[in-house]
Amino acid sequence: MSGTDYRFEEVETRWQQRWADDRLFELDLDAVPRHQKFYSLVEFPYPSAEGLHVGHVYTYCGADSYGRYLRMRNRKVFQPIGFDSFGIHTENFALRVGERPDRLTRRTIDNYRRQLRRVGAAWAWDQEIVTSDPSYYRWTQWIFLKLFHAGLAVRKAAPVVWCPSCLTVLANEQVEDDRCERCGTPVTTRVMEQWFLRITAYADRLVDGLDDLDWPEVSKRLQREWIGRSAGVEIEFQLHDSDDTLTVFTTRPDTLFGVTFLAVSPDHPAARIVAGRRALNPATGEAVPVFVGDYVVAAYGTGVVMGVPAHDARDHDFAVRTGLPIRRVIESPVAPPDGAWEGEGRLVESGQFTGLESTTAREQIADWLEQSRRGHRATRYRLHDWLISRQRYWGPPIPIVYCDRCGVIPVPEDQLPVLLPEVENFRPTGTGQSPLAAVPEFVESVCPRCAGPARRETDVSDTLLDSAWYFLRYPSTDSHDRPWDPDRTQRWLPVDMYAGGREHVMRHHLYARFITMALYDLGLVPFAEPFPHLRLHGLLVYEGAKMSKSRGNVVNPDEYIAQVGADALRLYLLFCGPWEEGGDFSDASLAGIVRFTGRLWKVVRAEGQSGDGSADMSELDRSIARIQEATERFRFNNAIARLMELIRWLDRERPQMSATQWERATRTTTLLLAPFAPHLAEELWQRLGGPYSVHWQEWPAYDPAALTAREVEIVVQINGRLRGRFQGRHELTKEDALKTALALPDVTRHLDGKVPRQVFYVPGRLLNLVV
Ligand code: ANZ
Ligand code: ZN
Repeated sequence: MSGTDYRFEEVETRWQQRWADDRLFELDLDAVPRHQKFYSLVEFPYPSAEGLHVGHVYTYCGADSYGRYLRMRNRKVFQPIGFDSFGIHTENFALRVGERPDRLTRRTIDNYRRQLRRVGAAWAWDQEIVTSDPSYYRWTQWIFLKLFHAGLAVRKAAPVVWCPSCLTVLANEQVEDDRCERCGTPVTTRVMEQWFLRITAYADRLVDGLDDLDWPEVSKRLQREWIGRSAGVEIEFQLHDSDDTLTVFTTRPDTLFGVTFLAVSPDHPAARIVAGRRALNPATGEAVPVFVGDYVVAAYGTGVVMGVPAHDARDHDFAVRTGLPIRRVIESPVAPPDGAWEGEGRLVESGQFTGLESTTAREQIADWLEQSRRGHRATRYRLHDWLISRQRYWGPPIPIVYCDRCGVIPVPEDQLPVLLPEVENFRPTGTGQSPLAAVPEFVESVCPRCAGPARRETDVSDTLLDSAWYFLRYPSTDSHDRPWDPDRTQRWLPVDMYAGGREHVMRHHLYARFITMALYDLGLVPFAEPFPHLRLHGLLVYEGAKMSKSRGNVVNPDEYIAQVGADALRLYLLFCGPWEEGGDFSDASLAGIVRFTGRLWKVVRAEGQSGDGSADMSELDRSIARIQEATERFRFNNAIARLMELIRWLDRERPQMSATQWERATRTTTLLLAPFAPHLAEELWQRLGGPYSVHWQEWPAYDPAALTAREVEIVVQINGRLRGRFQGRHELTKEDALKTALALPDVTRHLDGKVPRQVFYVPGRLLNLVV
């Protein structure tokens, strides 16, 4: 804030120190009545080399301003922070710099703590968590055991996606365009024995539960699509001259009479034997050829499709390429298209079902298949079980031992944590085994059941399991004999507002919902949905271009804080666009915000008011109402725009204000500023003589009558001719304007009992009734 005497660096660090010394944002968690609690959760960072990135800061500014506003509305806001410090990200970074991940993590976390303080968010530092600390991962292992005993953690051989560069198995969600999400290497597949969490057992509840959540529509849609529930029918096709059958999954049994071939996925076990064979259509008895089709996905449905070229585009392509017949069985209401008609219509050439509407036929054919035992209704999901085994070092060891005599044995709870040994060589081996397999002291163990020799599981679990329950731990970090304290959990959970980025919708949010539902079913937590309210910020771009490391245009929050201070950066991030939609970070507009804070500093501190007291103070009421409403809707940009107007108003009206008016105006302005620019507001508040801390003051109240004070004249026309006028608020809605107009005697008289056919409204000016 050059050009003014406001020294942001000195002011901000001074208040940060004071808040930390006073533990201003730490709570006695047991003393807060449940109706007053507000659990503000933000996504916790994994401590990487670069430090906090601007996406984190963007999230935190939104959540923190919202939380600070609610604190002023008398809520007890609990906003904890911690570190998602296990996982491949951290380990890869350790490999690159050649330092042990445990040592490295300690160092990077210190840097993160410094940065998180510097942002000036109201963290509850006393409840910090570090997922790679044994006091935390002991409970991650405990949750695994609970799931294991409930049959929700299972070991199975499965074709898995393998990253040849990270030398580990990846979850499907970690693959983007057939490449490893972390390093970009094209992935391959392998068959291995792995641990899976049976998230598919919760697929229906995960879909159905979405309806009741206060989440952005887009994230509900993404989760629904990711789970990909689809209701259809499995139909058996008998192979010609054989007892074997092929089962297809279809969502369109109404097209059964149009089948001209079957296609089997190349990875399907039957793919080797079907070449040149024919299968019998259960409806017509007709033999159709069976092919291997590379468009058929092995892991979806049954891995076999019935080819209906007339009504499915991919089948159509395949049939055209292969010279297969195309048989139309559904009439298209429009002229028959060149390709496939995939819509609904009346059935033709479909035996006893001819003439039915396709939607009806779908049910009747399904009934007929079930009655004749040639098929049955089935629901399929795109979602797969969650593969959690990682053949890596930096994660919680999966708490299982293998005994030659007793088999797969879970580690007893009282032997947790299974400590991750400190080793010098943590490099992935490339053999499909974790580096832990090369540590005999770790591997060699005793069977908890028979006390004979046993081998430990050497895989560690996916870091997304660490973060799938961290919000349960925050209020209970001081519980040492259990993962969460039942009373604290009852009091503080579920989370009241979860703020974050969109990249977590398909994985983290889904996994956390699944784990919570499973714990709920086991009677371990008293609620099934962890995040009833969720807000996601939009994308920040820099000078119109997507930020990326390769472009070198990633905004480094540290640098900006050094240049303009945390308050100006916070204000700017919140101002540059609606938080949920994102915005353009531009240095020129940032300079505008810096000028604004400089002006604010000057205006609010101006002294010696002795005007005649004629200023219209209702402007304050309107500002409070607007800023409050905008903040509650996460429209921080509108709130800040209103603050800017308020400062202009203050400056303009100052000469008219009496000393009392001026005091009220400046104090109110400072309170309204507090959620967004916490340091600047604290400093101003002190100088205005307000009691410490501004963040413990009540949000100013407004007079609702003042909101309607600014009335305008609205003209009423009937068929374009002036018939009346009335005074109304500028913001009046069309419905309200119409109601008022219909009550005017002149208007009633001219309408003469007729009901307007059309109503045109120019807000705040004119209402025209057409009869
Ligand atoms: C015959 C048919 C006729 C189909 C028609 C569609 C239209 P969703 O909604 O995504 O579940 N299908 C089934 N298994 C498949 C697999 N493993 N790989 C690729 N495609 C597969 O899609 C279900 C439809 O996708 C199924 O319905 C099947 O094609 C295809 F006029 O069966 B349909
Ligand atoms: Zn044993």
